[in-house]
Amino acid sequence: MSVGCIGTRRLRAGLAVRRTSSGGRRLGRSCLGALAPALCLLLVPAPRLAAQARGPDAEAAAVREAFLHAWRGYERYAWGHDELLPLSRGARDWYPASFVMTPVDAFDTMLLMGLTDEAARAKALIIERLSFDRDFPVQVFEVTIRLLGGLISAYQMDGDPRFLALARDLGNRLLPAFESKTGMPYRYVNLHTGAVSGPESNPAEIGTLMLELGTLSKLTSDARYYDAAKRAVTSLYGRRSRIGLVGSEIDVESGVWRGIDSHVGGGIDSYYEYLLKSWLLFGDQDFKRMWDSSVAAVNRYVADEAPTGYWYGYADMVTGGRSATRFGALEAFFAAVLARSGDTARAGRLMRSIFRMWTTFGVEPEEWNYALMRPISPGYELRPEAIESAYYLFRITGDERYRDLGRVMVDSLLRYTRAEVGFAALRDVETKQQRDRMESFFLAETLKYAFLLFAPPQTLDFDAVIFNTEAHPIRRTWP
Ligand code: DMJ
Repeated sequence: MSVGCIGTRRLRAGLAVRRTSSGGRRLGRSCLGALAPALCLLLVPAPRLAAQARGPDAEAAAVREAFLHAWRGYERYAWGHDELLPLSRGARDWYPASFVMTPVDAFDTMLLMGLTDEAARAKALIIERLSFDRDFPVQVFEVTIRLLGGLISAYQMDGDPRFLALARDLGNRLLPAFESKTGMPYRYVNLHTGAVSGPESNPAEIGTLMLELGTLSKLTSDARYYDAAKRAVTSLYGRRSRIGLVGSEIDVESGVWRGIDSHVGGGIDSYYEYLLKSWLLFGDQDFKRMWDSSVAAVNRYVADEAPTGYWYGYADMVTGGRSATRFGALEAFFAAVLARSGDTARAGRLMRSIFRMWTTFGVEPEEWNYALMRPISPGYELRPEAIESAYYLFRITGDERYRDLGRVMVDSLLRYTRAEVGFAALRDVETKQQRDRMESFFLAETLKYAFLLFAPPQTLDFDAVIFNTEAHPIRRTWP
């Protein structure tokens, strides 16, 4: 498929516009300011930035250097903690004790980048300090995607059985969360006592456990994890509306919906991702059926053919009526999922809208009103989804223009978020004022997808892995 349809003369005009620019922000602004939006959209895949003149190897090296800059900040100021605070040069833990979240999340990225010394230090820290026997409640979803996912990919890539032992211990401690009347998990579980809390949950937190727990079952020959996660998804799917949509909040005890907005953003997003990927990873046809019917409903009611582009907004899960023209950084993952499902046509159209959202200010905002083309929530949390989608589209279609989009986004993101120590989220994408936060997913996902976009394809066999929602590559090593 092709990103845009445009003649060479116009293409050259597009090149000229951009070559006079010095940066991502000016790129976006000059493009949108000087040209009608529709023409601009057609031009975006065309530019070759100065960075590209250096070639993909140099680009990959630049991302690797950025990763090292982030990691060195962590090593120096946050060693043993969950996260680096880049501006205050401090550390942050999610809970009363650290789960060394950044090293666990970043470990497989280090292996892919060939950072063997850093990986060895991270591994030693994980093996020495990581313990799940903790007497406080943790968020089942976050701990699963970041820690369980990280430990599973660490085990598969490194081979050390201690990673699997840690994963199994965590899996056992998470199981009590599924003991609700509906089989859908509570949001929190105390890892020591098994006490549960948080009955008000959402599709993402209920339905994004399958790849990690399912793989744990396959690797340990213990079906309990797979069965618990599958029962949760099936129970949730069974509560979809008559038109096939899920809402934004549900009570896991009563099974009653508490929020009826349907969308593909935070709180729902990775539920869809895992329907597709659970089928691809496990070959379980039940997931294929659930994916097929769900994506059909989403494409019918949530997708929006707006004058400003092709988007996925908000719809009422009961009536299918449009409830908001809202899209954002989290929703941007959907182009990757559509592409992985084989729907590169919709994925490509959505990618163009995502790129437009990104280039309006040089970095994407957290939430965006696509009817007004204005931010609703102006921050940038160092999120990966837009770059993830460019990477998927590039790998799946082989169309260089998707790598061009990715290049523009990576280039501006590294420029505006780099701090003296590590990288910092942005408080506002218009002012580019930085915020004292560097989430572990920046090293697990954002820099991994950015690196893989430019690295030689043999760095990771894209077709042989399924990335969990935290970009931990999982391989099917079982029959
Ligand atoms: C990550 O933890 C995961 O990608 C999750 O699915 C969504 N939020 C962040 C990244 O934005």
